Amino acid sequence: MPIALITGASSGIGRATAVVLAKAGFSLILTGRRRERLEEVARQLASTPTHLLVFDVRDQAATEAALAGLPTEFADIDVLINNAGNAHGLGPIQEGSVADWDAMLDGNVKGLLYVSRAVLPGMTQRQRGHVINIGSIAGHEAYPNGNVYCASKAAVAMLSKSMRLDLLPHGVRVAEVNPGAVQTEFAQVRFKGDEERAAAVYKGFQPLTAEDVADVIGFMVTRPPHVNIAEVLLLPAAQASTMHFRREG
Ligand code: NDP
Ligand code: 8X3
Repeated sequence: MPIALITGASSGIGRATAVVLAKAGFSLILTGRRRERLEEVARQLASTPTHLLVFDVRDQAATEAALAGLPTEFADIDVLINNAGNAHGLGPIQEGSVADWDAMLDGNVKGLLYVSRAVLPGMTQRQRGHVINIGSIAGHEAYPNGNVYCASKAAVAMLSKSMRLDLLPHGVRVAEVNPGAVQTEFAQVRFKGDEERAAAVYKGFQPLTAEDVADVIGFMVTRPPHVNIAEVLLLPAAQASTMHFRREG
């Protein structure tokens, strides 16, 4: 059975991807900070061999230790889905919260690097592997008040291109999936639990679901070994840019 590691599998896109990859026949390593949520996902995937790792991707030592301690049957990771991440806050740069900036840069950028650093040597040694980085439309187009979140995802875009170059000699495919608006816990986290503000993000149009994104990831990782769908921009039909939505009502 091929093995996939999904970071941020306790919610949203990561969780939906776990369901899709389980159906596609993968064994799964699921990571996140909320153990109970990961256990809930594992229960849902009862017939799939699943290994849970609880750590914060911002903590390099914890990340390295968790991945170094994988049981043998989960050690040879075929597919890495670098999905863990969030936006924290939305406001003009001159009023930005340094704690929010740190959370985004440490989680979305350095966390992705820490996990990749722990997983990639095994892939290069085996001369095979597939990495999917979850970027965002926000990494390719800035929007007012998006500043540091956009910058963190722009870093993911450039890292994806760089990783593809560095890993080319080692037979490891690298791809980036850039979703537009997806209704998950993303907006609740961004607005620190303010449900009304979170709901307003998706008002008047049909956003993507986490399952829509997971289906695309599932398609990408089940292509034959000579195929790499290197970049995907996946939008709701009612979205044309970070700023343009067709809203009704
Ligand atoms: P959710 O908030 O639903 O899920 C985020 C996941 O990331 C959770 O499982 C969370 O787990 C995990 N996570 C966040 N921070 C950390 C951390 N420091 N350490 C470990 N795990 C962490 O949001 P989405 O599913 O929407 O987000 C998934 C990815 O998709 C993110 O990278 C996001 O930037 C990207 N994205 C989202 C879009 C959207 O509109 N929703 C659009 C474009 C991209 P836990 O809290 O248990 O640690
Ligand atoms: C999430 C999409 O436009 O809310 O990455 O930043 S957006």
